[in-house]
Amino acid sequence: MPQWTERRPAEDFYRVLDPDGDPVDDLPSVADDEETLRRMYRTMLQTRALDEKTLRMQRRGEVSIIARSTGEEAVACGSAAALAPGDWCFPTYRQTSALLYWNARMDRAIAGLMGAEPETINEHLPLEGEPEVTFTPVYVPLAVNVANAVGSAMVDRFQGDDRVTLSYIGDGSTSEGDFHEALNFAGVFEAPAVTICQNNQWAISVPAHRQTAAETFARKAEAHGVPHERVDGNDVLAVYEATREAVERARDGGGPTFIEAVTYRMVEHNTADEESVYRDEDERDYWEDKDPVDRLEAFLLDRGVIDDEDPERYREALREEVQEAVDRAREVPISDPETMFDNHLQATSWSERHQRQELAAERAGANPFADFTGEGLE
Ligand SMILES: Cc1ncc(C[n+]2csc(CCOP(=O)(O)OP(=O)(O)O)c2C)c(N)n1
Ligand SMILES: [Mg+2]
Repeated sequence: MPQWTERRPAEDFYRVLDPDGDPVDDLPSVADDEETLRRMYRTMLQTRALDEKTLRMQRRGEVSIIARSTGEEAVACGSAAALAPGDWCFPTYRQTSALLYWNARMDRAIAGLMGAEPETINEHLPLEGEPEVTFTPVYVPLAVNVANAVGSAMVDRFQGDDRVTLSYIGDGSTSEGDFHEALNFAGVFEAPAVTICQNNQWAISVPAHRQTAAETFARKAEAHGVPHERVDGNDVLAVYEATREAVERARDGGGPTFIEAVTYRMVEHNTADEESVYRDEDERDYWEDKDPVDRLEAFLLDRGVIDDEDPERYREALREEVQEAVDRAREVPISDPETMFDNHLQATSWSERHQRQELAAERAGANPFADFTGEGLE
């Protein structure tokens, strides 16, 4: 098997800031927009603070499973920041920073992780006002969000709305048929849809090079006639600028774009995974000093957009904000497990009816496996 050092992703991508935060290309106009820069910086720190807190809650058994985006925050944050109010976003579980950039409520998200039903969350932590960007629920079925996003984008096109729809896909998920159908459709019908491939080098334990024989993930769009680009995903300015151009083109009727953002999953796939079994230290060392938060922080300090005290001040304020959100989430009653079979599907399948019966039997003190009769199930 070739060594990891021979498998490093090529750095032939669009990059504005090097890992030390020094410009290596012309600065895009966002570099002068101090408000957006601070908001992106804050969002990435907030994402990390939330991930750290929910990890501790998971370890105590307070939440069941979480997927962190540590080291990947710039991809979703920088791309979502290029949207405008009224646009749509179809995220997966790896884009917490997109949600937080557009002020998604942490208390509601944490209550969901703790096992509260959406109806209960709405009752106890009601939304005030409409979000500026419309987010669908976080998708776990891989690539389905891209197909749905392209369909949604076509609806806007038919209705003459100038909204843009952004969706995300992991490196591994680009092997799914749904992804290709979605991109093909978007190309043929010029859907106003931007798709970001968050290439974090791994799909659970499967490395990116076992996922495709193509030179890059961006090249997958070539076959579908969709313009594509490859950016340094740990450089939030490059991600922002590439997405801004793509969003502008889509809004002006120029059709879809596919952007591969090259990043790295610094942590486990999710809390059900143990990454040290299949990854080398060597690899982690390579990515360690490419941290997207450190890179933007160095740039902002150098330009005087934040001062020397700000990094600690932001971190401290965000830790408190996260803790307050956790305190509010803890007030939401946890839903009865049986309600998980309600509300989500119009008609439940045989296996769901079976599971529901098993759960009821277990709660009544029976051994659901030994005592299951199947009686009453059709
Ligand atoms: C259709 C489908 N198949 C399989 C899975 C199980 N699964 C969940 S995450 C994952 C790996 C995804 O890897 P990648 O697309 O690279 O995204 P990442 O988790 O790295 O962000 C798999 C196989 C799923 N959720 N949906
Ligand atoms: Mg991946």
